[in-house]
Parts: sequence; C-alpha cells; structure tokens
Amino acid sequence: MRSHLDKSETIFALCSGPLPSAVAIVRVSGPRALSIGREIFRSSSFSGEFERGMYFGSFVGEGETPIDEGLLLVFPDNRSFTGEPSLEFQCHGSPAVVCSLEKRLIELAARPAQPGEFSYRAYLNQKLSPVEIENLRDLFRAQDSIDIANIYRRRDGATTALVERLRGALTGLLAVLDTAIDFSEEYAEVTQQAQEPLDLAIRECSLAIQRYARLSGTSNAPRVALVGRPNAGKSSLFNAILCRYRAIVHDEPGTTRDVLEEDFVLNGRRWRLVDTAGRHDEATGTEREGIELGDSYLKGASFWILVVDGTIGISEVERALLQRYGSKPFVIAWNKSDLPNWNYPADLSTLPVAPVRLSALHADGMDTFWAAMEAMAGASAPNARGPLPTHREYAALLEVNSRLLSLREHLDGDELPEYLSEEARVAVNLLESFVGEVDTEQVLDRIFSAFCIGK
Ligand SMILES: Nc1nc2c(ncn2[C@@H]2O[C@H](COP(=O)(O)OP(=O)(O)OP(=O)(O)O)[C@@H](O)[C@H]2O)c(=O)[nH]1
Ligand SMILES: [Mg+2]
Repeated sequence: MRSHLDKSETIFALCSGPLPSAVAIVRVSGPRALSIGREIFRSSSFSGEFERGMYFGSFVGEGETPIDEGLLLVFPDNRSFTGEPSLEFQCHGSPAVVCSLEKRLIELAARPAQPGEFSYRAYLNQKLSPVEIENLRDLFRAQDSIDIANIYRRRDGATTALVERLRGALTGLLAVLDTAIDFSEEYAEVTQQAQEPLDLAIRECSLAIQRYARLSGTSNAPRVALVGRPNAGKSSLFNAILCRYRAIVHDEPGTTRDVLEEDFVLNGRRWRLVDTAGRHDEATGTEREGIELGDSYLKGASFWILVVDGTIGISEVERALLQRYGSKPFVIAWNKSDLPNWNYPADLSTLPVAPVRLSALHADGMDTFWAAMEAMAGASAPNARGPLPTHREYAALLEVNSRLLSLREHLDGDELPEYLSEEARVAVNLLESFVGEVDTEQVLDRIFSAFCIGK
C-alpha cells in the first residue's frame, strides 16, 4: 500500500478525535501546504507571507464563504513533525465546520491522509527512526503511567541489558553442557548445575514477554477479587472502588450471582476488579454455580479482598477462605463501620492481618483501604516495571522462550548433552539477532496496520 503513497501530494487529516469537540485540529502537510494556507486564512494583520508561528484569523471557503474563526499554526520549512511544510488549523470542533474545511482542502488539491501517513513522511524525511516509530506506536497503546515509563526507559537500553543477561546465562549453560560432553559419567551432576541459570533466563524472558503482551492488549490486566459471605457488602465496595454504581446492591442475600469485572487504576497500573457471588455452605443450583465461578476467578487473581460484615464477624466461611487462599496476598475489609452494632475484632491475634475499618456504603475509611490496596499491589506486581521489548524484540523473545522451555524439559529427561548444547546455541544465535539491524519494512508495515489517521 505504501508504494502508492506519493510525497509530492499534500495530505490532510482531522487529528484531534471524534466530533463534536471543543476544538478540532486539522493537520495539513506537503509541498502545497503554504499556498493552501494563503487561500483559506484571512486576517487584517496577515501580510500574505507565512513565517513559522501561530496566527489568529478566519478561515474561508470558495468565494470567501466564512467557515470559522480560529488559530493557524504554520511550519513553513522542514522544522515540522513530518519534515515538510505543514499547517494545523485549530477550529471549533463542529462537524459542519470541519466538513466545510475538509471540502475546501480537497478543492485546493489536498487529499485525505492514510492511517500513519504523517509518521511515514516523518520517517522518509529522517525526522523519526524506525525505533522511534515503534515507541510512538506503543505510546498510543499505553494504558497507564507505568507503561509510559517503560516505553521511555527503552532509551536507557533496558532490553539490551536483558538480552545481555540472557546471553550470559545461556553461555554459562553452554559451558556446563560442553563439560558434560567431555565427562559423560558426571552428566547428572552437570545437568543439575545447568538448571539454575536456565530457570533464571526463562523467568526474565517470560516477564518481558508478559509486559509486552499486556501493552499490546493480548493479555488481561491482573485481577483483584472481592470475596465474602452474602450481604457482606462486596458489591457496595466494588462500586465504591470504581466510584460509580456499577453492581446491583440489595439487602437481599445472594444478589450477585454472576462474576462482574471492571478495570481500575492502582499504583499507576491498570487492574481488573472482580465482584463475586456471596459464599455460604448451603448454596445449591445457580447459586452454587455462581460461587464456583467466583472461585475460579479467585484462583487466578493476583490478590483478593475478603469483605466481612463487621456486625457479624468471622464465620466458618471466612476461615475456610483464609485457609485455602491465605498464601495469596489479601486485604480484609471490616465493613459496615457506620452501624451501631459493628465491632472491630477484640483479639487481632486470631486473624492473619489487621482488618481495615470501612463503611462501603458511606465510603468512610477508604483512605486506609486504598493504602492497604497499594501495599498489596506493590507486593503482587513486582514485574510491572522492567525491560519492555519492542514488537520486533517481543517476537524474537517468544521464540527464545519456547527454546528455553524445551531445553528445560529435556534437561530433566535423558537427552544427549550434544543435543541440548545445540539447542542452547540456537537460542544464543536468536539473541544475537537483537543487535542486528532493525527490519525497517516490517516496522513500516505495522505503522499502517495500527496507526490512526492523522498520526
Ligand atoms: N450500613 C451499611 N450497609 C451496608 C454497607 N455496605 C453494604 N451495606 C448494605 O448491605 C446490603 C448488602 O450489600 P451488597 O453490597 O449488595 O452485599 P454483597 O456482599 O454484594 O451481597 P451478595 O451480592 O448478596 O453476595 C445492602 O443493603 C447494602 O446497602 C455499609 O458499609 N454500611
Ligand atoms: Mg453483591
């Protein structure tokens, strides 16, 4: 598709998002940009020659028909995003205004831009390198501030350092395997030694893969499950955390049957909050199914919140939950603190952690609750920060990882050390490709498949 794109054409696009909006920005780039600007822009103070800067005036159509008043940003030379003469019309974000402006641009021989075409021109004019384009693309996919920090940290060479560590671990492994080839009687001992560097490499590799998968939307946000008895206030807390009425709250026990999921931000990271059906031992039929469904979400959660009705306290249900899922990080919310018959536990030694006093109904005690949640999030997502591969590196890491996993499997079997050593060499070679040249064509293809119009 790119082969049809002609740099001698002048392109335009609305780059400010859906209409109506307070302000709309229509971007124009190409050799005719300045003459188009002179046809459309009117101002008593405008001499007829643009300099680099911002102008206030009116925009007109054919026969001086008024379109709007607004600002015009002018980049007369190559000091622009695309590296060619460019304009930005900042007008009112009315569909009618934008439509009239675009109609006039077409009359003046500009054409609508393809997705990512402004960035493509920036690349052709050496304003952006393929790596910068990859970073830009990922910036649009960033879901929280940690993603942004990870993208900018790429410049510090975090992934290169990761690849160096992986290579170090594999070279160590190769040395060990080569010893095994020479001294086959000590093979079992040698493979034992090889396990640790290999496990370390697999862990580092899969963490980087997970980070990218999350950014690209192929893996979900880590889950936080709300669990407890019917009527404890799980759905009320679900709504309080989201700051909106999302789940039905009712004084009838067993209101929530299905699993509800919504995203929220904690410690700069996106998490998925899960509301589950209340648990009790006598549940049957759909209620039992709902509880089992909640159980499967709890198993997959990074941490969980045990919601306890503070007017009742701990029962067998809570004890069983703590027994079964106590090894996973959790917070205990001692809910309904606004009620007169609410009691904070007299003997804290009977509980694994001190509960947080809370009234989900009145959002009272939420500060302490958020502090406890932040501590949990910090403890359960230590891998959020770290090397974030680009798409190209991610694809290579996937392959390295699958080689490492198969190596690990064979290490425990009775595979010949020569075979293992060969496998490890292939993985090292794959890692070598990281330092090779970036495949520009591949990067550019991805711009056109993923960038929006106007970028
Ligand atoms: N006074 C008071 N009432 C609360 C509080 N939290 C929840 N409730 C009430 O307790 C009842 C049950 O609340 P829900 O949030 O639906 O409880 P749940 O744990 O989701 O219940 P199930 O979906 O049945 O498992 C409702 O009448 C709520 O208004 C609170 O902090 N204070
Ligand atoms: Mg509920």
